[in-house]
Amino acid sequence: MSVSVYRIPTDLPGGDATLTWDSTNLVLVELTSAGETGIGFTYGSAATAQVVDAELAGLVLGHDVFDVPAANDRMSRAVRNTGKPGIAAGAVSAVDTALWDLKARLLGLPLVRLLGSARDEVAVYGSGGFTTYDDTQLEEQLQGWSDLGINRVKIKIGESWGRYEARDLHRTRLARRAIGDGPELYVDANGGYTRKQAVRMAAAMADLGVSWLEEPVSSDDLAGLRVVREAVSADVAAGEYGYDLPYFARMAASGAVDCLQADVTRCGGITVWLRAAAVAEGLGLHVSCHCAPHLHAHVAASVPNTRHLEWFHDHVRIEKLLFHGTLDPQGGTIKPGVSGEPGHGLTLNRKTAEPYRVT
Ligand code: SMN
Ligand code: MG
Repeated sequence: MSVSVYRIPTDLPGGDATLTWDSTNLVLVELTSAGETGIGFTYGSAATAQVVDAELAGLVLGHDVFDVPAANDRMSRAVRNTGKPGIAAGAVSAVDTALWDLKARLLGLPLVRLLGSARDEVAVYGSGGFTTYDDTQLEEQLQGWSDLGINRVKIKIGESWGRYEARDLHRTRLARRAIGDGPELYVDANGGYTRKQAVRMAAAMADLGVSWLEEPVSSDDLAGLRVVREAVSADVAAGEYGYDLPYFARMAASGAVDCLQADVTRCGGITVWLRAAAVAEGLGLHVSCHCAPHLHAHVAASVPNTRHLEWFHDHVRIEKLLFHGTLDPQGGTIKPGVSGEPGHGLTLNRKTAEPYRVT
C-alpha cells in the first residue's frame, strides 16, 4: 500500500460562511494486488497519510482484499484511541474506497456493477459560488454550469458568520438572475447563522425560489436544524461532517434534515456510505453525495434514494487535474460505468499530478 499527498492551490481564493482556503490537499491511497491497483482518496490534512501508514496498512496487508467490510471493521476499531472522527475517519475512508476499487478491478467490473445498480444515471448540481467571489466571478461560474446543461446550482451564504445579510441576499438574487427562473437554486450557510436569523433569511430567499438550505445553523445543533426545518419551505440538508454511522442515524432520526448528506471520503468509505443511505431510506429520506464527485458516482447509482451528487468546483478541478477517466456532467447527469472501465474508472495521471505532490 502506498500513500501520497498532493496539495493543489485554488484557482481563486475560496471561502464560505465559516472558513477560507487557498489550497486543498488530496491524500491518495494506492493498493496493489495480483497486478491490479485500487485507488482511494480523501480531501484533508496531510497527517491523514501518517494514519494510513502507521495504523491502517498493517490491518489490510495479508488479508483477503475481497472482504472489505471486515477490513473496514478492523480499521474503524483500531483508531478508537487516535480519535475516529476527522483525520482517522478520512484515512479509513480512503483505504476502504481503494479496497472496493481494487476488488472491482480484480473482477473486471465497473464498481457500480459490483455494487449493483439502482439507477442508470445520477443527477448532479453545480456547487461553488464562494463568498470570496466578486459578482463577475460568480456569474461566470454559474454560466459555466448552465452551458453544461446543469440546472441545479448551490452558492455559499452566511458570509463571515452571518454578518453580511444584505450581501448574502444580493448574491442570491444575482444567482437567480444569472440562471433564470427554471433551475433549482440552493444555498449553503455552513453553520454561519443563528436559528432566528436562518429562518428570516430563508423567508427572504423563498421569494427567490431557494429550495435547498444547507447547514443553516451548526450541524452540531440538531435541535436548531429541526427548528429551522419546521419553519422554512426549503429542504434543510446536513451531514457533511458525518464520520461514522451513528452520526447519520442521530441526525436523520432527530428530524433535523429533509435530505441527508454523506461524504464517502469522510464517513468510512463506500462501506459506511451505503449504510448511511440505508439509514436515510428507512426514515423516508433522500441522500445527497457531498463533494469528491468521482468517488461518489458509482455508489450514488447503487442506491434507490440518491437525490443528487455535488459537482463541487474545487474537487472537479482537482480530479480532472490528477486523474484520467473523469466523468462528463453534460445535461446535468453522470452515467457511471457506461465506459466499461473497471472500478471507479479513475487512474492517476502521474505526469500532471507530480508537480503537486508534497509527500
Ligand atoms: C464545503 C465543501 C468543501 C469545502 C468547503 C465547504 C461545503 C459544501 O460545505 O457542502 O460544498
Ligand atoms: Mg456544505
